[in-house]
Amino acid sequence: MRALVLAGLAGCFAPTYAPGSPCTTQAECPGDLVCDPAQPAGPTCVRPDDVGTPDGTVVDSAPTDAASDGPDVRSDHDGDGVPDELDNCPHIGNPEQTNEDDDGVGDVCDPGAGKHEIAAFFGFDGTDLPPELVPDDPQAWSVADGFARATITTNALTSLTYDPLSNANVSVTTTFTIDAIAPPTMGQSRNVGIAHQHSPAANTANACVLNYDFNTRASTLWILSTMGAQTINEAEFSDIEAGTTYSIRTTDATSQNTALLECTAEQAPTQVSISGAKIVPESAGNRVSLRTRGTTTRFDYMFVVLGPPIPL
Ligand SMILES: [Ca+2]
Ligand SMILES: [Ca+2]
Ligand SMILES: [Ca+2]
Repeated sequence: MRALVLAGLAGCFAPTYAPGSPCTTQAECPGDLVCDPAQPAGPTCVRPDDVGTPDGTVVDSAPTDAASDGPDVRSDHDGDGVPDELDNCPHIGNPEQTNEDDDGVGDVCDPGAGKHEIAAFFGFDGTDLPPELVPDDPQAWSVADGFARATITTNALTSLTYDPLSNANVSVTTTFTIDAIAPPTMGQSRNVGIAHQHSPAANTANACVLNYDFNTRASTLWILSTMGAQTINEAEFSDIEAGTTYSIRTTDATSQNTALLECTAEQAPTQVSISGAKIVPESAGNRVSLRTRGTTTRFDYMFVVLGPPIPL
């Protein structure tokens, strides 16, 4: 349910004396509204039940609505006290919200120099996929317990795709846990990660994945490319050493577009965190996906940032 464009949020705080309005003194807040300096967006007229809730745990569901509708849980995915929709880095605890370059994306998850914008944060609350995320196989995807789960017990590849904007640079980060790996089929490897789907018509993609090889019984982090081919071309992968950023430049034989993908990964005992940035925009679109081949995997979130390229 959580996909908030922060740029749009700013429009909620029009200078009218209503809940949600900015204020400098109590006199500016009519009725029983309170000028609360502790609100995440700065001093704001709020109803009494919303005072002092920068912890983001229990507040009125909409501080700008006409009447109090009682306390509701506001999601704070990283537990840093700043609600997801106001957090400049909603998946990493950063209560100080530092943002040195003042570009809207907090220092701890800013992908690089230049002005960035949080396009979306999907934290997978509730039981439905966010409408902005489109599964290629709806039967394979479910939402529960704060995760989007892909259940694949065959060799199939499935993806959950977000298409934020055409011709924009985009960075994607996710964290996931693999619960089960399907038995081997024709020696195919299994992998989980994120993909920039370069040409949907040709089913080609660049991907940052954790790959499990049935031959070596080893799981490694890969940058994977299917550019110009209908199937995974393992000759084009690069091993990713955890904590290091790698890039791959490919040209789609179908569209003749060149794409550049950077991948960084961290591998904890049970969880893998992967970030990837498509840093050459092209006309084929801007689709980015969570994806898996042949695993049952829980994805913790999908975080999407738009903005300038990461310097190489
Ligand atoms: Ca938070
Ligand atoms: Ca945060
Ligand atoms: Ca920043």
